[in-house]
Amino acid sequence: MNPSSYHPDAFPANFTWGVSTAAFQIEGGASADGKGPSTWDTFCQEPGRIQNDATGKVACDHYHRYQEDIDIIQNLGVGAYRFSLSWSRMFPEGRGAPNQAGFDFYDRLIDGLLAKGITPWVTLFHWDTPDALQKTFGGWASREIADCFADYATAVGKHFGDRVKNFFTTNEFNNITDRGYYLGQFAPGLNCDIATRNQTRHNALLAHGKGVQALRATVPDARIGLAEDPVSCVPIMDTPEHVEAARKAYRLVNARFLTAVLEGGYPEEYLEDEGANAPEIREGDFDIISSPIDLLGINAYTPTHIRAADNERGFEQLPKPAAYPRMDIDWLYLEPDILYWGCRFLKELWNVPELYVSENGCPCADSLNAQGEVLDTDRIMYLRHHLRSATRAISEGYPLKGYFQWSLMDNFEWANGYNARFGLYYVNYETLERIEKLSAKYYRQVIQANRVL
Ligand code: PNW
Repeated sequence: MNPSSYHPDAFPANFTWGVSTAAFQIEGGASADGKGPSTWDTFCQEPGRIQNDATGKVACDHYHRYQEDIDIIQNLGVGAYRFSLSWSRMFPEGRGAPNQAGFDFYDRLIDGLLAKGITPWVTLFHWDTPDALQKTFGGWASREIADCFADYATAVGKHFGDRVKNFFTTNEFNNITDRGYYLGQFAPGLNCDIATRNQTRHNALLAHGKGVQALRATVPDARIGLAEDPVSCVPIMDTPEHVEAARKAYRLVNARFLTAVLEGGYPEEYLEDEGANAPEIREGDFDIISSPIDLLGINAYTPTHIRAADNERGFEQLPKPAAYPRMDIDWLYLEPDILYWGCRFLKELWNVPELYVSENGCPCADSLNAQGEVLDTDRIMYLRHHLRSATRAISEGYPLKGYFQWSLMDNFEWANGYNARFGLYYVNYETLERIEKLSAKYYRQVIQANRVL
């Protein structure tokens, strides 16, 4: 950076600015043009699973309104758009015969983005498992899922690889495996035993690794990573003993997923903790799982505070005090420093080459005022302080290359249905109109100035 133009809140000139969405949360068109059902379509049919029994049948109707959405993405001034593909839109049975209309939809979307100079960042899988694979072999509980995912990744690479160069294989393993198969809060809504849960984790890692290899083989110039939401360990203060404790914690509390991918094995402590419930690991699994990646996406929302402790592992996770500030959902506590510490620990522990914040954002109790505006100063506050934490990471040399805000517009927030609004654009769910919030104006200005405002 030219020292005369140096500003402490500035981003580097080539910084990637983006917004994120996911197929099931925005598309609707749940059975349009030959799409097969996903486990989320099925899960939403079970009464009591989703707040107000909401479904993804229409969602934001992005399937039909994608052109308008491309226009608002362009209007925000972002250079990159992260979205996911619906597997069962392209392979209604999860494998076998493709559905041409599904490929056609993503062709229209991708070509439309490229025509406006917006770079597509594709997530292959954001939780909407083809229901047929769930019914045939139990979805992520079976190793078969990894081969199906590899075939799907090959098809995606072959078809879109001429135009799409940036890929995330999977999004947030925890919400696929633990929440889906053990806690039962997300599709497929099961309460399996711990051994099965651990096996779903392992199968998901394997699918990711095979997905990397499939993309590598079909798109030689691809940049490939995964999007994870590591437990965001933050030291209670920036002193050597607590920082050291938080770094140790980061490695161990993320053992089941990120550590396993980046180290090519489960830490001993994990295997010890899981004992007889540890997953079956076949020879060669970890060569696949640790296939080299070019970048890592971190989805960062909420902190876990750590202090040094005089115990075997050297750290302790602190509970949240009753009045700790949070945003408009029970689990999202405010701690902007998650971005700084995340980047720092990922570099220090595993020397990750390139980092992207693949999601960061918050739900607010947004509403339209008499003038039809949404004055979400709380979301602006959230963004401003997280962005400042990002500039701290960059200024100290951690390889943070881009930031994708979650989310472009309000959408289907999983078990919360339409009751948590994460968007820069407000969605009127009766008319499906998209209305720019104050935070969208803020984000546009930030991108233009390329610094925190
Ligand atoms: C992520 N938690 O999910 C997902 O990638 C998005 O699809 C989702 O809309 C967004 O974050 C906001 O929730 C999460 O309980 C769901 O800590 C739950 C948690 C974290 C992330």
